[in-house]
Amino acid sequence: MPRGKIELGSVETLSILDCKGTVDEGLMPLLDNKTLLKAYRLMLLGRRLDEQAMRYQRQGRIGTFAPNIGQEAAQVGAGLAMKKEDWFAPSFRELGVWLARGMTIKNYFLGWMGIEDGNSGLKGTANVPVAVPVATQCTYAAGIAWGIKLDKKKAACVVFFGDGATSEGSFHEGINFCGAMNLPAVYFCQNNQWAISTPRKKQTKSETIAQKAIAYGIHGIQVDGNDFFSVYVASIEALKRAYEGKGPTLVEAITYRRSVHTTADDPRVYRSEKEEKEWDEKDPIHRMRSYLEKKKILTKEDNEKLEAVIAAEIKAGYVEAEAYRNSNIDPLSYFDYIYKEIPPYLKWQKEIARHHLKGRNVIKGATEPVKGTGGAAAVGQLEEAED
Ligand SMILES: Cc1ncc(C[n+]2csc(CCOP(=O)(O)OP(=O)(O)O)c2C)c(N)n1
Ligand SMILES: [Mg+2]
Repeated sequence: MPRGKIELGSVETLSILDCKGTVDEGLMPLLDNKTLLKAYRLMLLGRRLDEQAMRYQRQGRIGTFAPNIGQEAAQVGAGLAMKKEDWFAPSFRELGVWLARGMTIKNYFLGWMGIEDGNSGLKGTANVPVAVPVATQCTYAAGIAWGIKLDKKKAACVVFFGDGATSEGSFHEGINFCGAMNLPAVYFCQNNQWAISTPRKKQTKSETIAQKAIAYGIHGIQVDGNDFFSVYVASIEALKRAYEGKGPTLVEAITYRRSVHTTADDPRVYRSEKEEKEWDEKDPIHRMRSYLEKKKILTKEDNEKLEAVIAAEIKAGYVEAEAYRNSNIDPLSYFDYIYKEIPPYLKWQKEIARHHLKGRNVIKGATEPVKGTGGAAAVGQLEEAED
């Protein structure tokens, strides 16, 4: 066999809105002014919500969380392209998608307060809870997409993950399965250039993440992830492909995590101010606002009013969440959300916890360990051991 070459194809790229707020009219999606303003409002709400959450976290009012600052266009662009019936399989940095899918500010804060009830609104929806173990959502998203295909539904599963997640086995297993089975899935990578302190370049020798689509025999596209329009168009096209039985798409949205990885991180120790400044100029919200102002869809006064409305909404949402937490908190409820039926070993741990909390008068009206759960015996053993 002579030497030859196997032509493996290519990936698309897409950019519509530049940093000055000018668009390529030929590539623009058809969106009315109401939808454009909705997109901008969601992006601005996400930004201000993260900024305020950062203050609350520093004051000890909420726990550690992962801000989305700089990634609003990638998230809102994909979120608004999705239909209610499309499944949403998130990681932990998709605030804009959650907002586009109707999550309340109260539930957002409850989530970061560690109150599971923040997820109560998910019942009966096509939204899966946050996945913190990196890339694990990429495999169960494949299962969801398979289910959609078996049920012959006109829907897709959109799974979100970061650049770092593409080094995990779960990403490769999930996307390969979807390709092999021709499933209605969209693998949406928010390439924000960093996985905590590991830069994108150390993640893979591939020049792009989008090109990994070629290896899996599926469609791949790299978009300007700080441009709402590019993300929206690429997501709509990927979803259409999925609905039409044409299989999965890998979307790589090029963006930047402008803030900390989580509130427990300090990026100054691993990246330069120069790099951060370069990305300030590509900020997705400034670009969208410039476009809307140029087109006279939004005035400076409208924007000021919007900022005031959003600030009030955030404050009210936080007050609601705090009141809920203060009137409902039961630390033992943490045990109730891991399995549908609590297995014996967790019942056992729950009773031990109940016993300790009772001793510290943490739970009002706490009762003796419930008989028959294994807890009573366990507490008995513990008491013996302590004696
Ligand atoms: C399996 C696993 N390994 C390590 C971690 C710790 N961890 C949390 S986020 C993260 C980096 C993820 O980077 P990326 O996928 O780029 O997402 P980003 O945080 O940038 O949104 C790591 C290593 C984890 N949560 N799960
Ligand atoms: Mg990342």
